[in-house]
Amino acid sequence: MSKFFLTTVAFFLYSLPLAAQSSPVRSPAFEQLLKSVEHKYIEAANIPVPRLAKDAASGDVKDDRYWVSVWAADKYERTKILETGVDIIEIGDNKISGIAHKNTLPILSEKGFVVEDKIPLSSYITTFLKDFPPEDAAYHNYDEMIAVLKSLAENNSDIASLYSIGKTVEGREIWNLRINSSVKGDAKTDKPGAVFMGEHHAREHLSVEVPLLFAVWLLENRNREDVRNYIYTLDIHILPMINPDGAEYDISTGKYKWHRKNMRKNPDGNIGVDLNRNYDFRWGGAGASHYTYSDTYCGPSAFSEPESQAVKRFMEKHRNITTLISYHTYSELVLYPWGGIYEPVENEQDRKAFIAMAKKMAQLTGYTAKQSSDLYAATGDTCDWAYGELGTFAFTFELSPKGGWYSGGFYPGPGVIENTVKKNIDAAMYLMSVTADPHSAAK
Ligand code: 0X9
Ligand code: ZN
Repeated sequence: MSKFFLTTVAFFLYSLPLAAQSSPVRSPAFEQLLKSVEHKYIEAANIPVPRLAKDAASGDVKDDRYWVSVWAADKYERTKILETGVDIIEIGDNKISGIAHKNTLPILSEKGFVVEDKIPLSSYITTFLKDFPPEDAAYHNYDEMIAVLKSLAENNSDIASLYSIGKTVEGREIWNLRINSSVKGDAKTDKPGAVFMGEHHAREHLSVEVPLLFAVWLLENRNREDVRNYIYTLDIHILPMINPDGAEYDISTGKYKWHRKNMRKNPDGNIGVDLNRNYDFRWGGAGASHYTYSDTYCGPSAFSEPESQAVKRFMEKHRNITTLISYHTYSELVLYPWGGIYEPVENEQDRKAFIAMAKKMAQLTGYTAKQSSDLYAATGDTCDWAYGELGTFAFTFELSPKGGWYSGGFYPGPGVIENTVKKNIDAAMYLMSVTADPHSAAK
């Protein structure tokens, strides 16, 4: 997206009189940004490329994975399917759809699961030229995200700072835009903290846009009474891209690769560890795969990956953090722990607070609130670890679309950005309203 967006923002900022430039109010840029998204969307409508249709030209893409549909009666069967190495993506009444490596297919049959349908993923990988395909240029790649974060930090240097919480397996920095009126960078504070992070999973590009544009919106509206109150009383952390290596890889050839994991080169040559199975909480148990070729490979050990280690270090240092959202796509859900076991959170006060917060945020977004393991049990995710180890009220959001295939699945196009961002701003603002006292949510 950068050229249009950055030119617009730069033009806007530099066309202001000097006195106004030192003023913190820059609200039009958010709307301009959304307008640019809309503009790109209209442009995109004229590009005659089928979004997820079979594309003969891309038959040369080497990918050993299949899009499969498998009969599954309930969450227990779904967990078992997950453990064969299938990455479950859509859940219907009696079956699931998801991604399975070719080695997973015989395991599914051995375990007695019926594969109703399988289509080579390579036949669904659309062909484009470079970077995000032109019709998705509104999405931010890594450099474009950094440019936005930098400009936010520079233009709001009294209350915002940008620093890296660590490097990825390929050496990219994992950036955190911190909004705090008292401290900068990695310094500690006693103010209650809220964290918004995106893109644990590479192909879930919309999960970058939500925290990134939330940061833009917050700083442009910094003088609104409620926003100002949060900025001055809370410690706000926005980390839009936890897995930049994977995100860049997914768009690197101009053909979406449907990549999920990080870019760890496993000893057997298979690429990637699923960062949302790599956290050290019931690690490697239910719903995690130990096959390196699987999309849900949990890694050789808990916190084996620099990306999850960076999040661990960051969270452990800032024990003032009480609330967290980890954005993912897709299905339109607000998920709360536990995810690794079917039992509910044991502590009654916490459980009630989790449910109350999830319901409220579901109402604000139009999403559905659920305990994570109602989908399937999966161990080693961010939120179970954050709550289980640190007591953080941590939620997984599955953003749009709701249904998958015909709405574009992981690649729903720029048309969903504006609406998704706007309703998620409401949910994020609500979360900040209870960050000082999360239990108050249930009162
Ligand atoms: O499976 C995941 O990591 C998340 N879904 S996604 O399609 N974005 O990959 C859901 C995590 C929810 N947590 C558990 N069920 N444990
Ligand atoms: Zn995800």
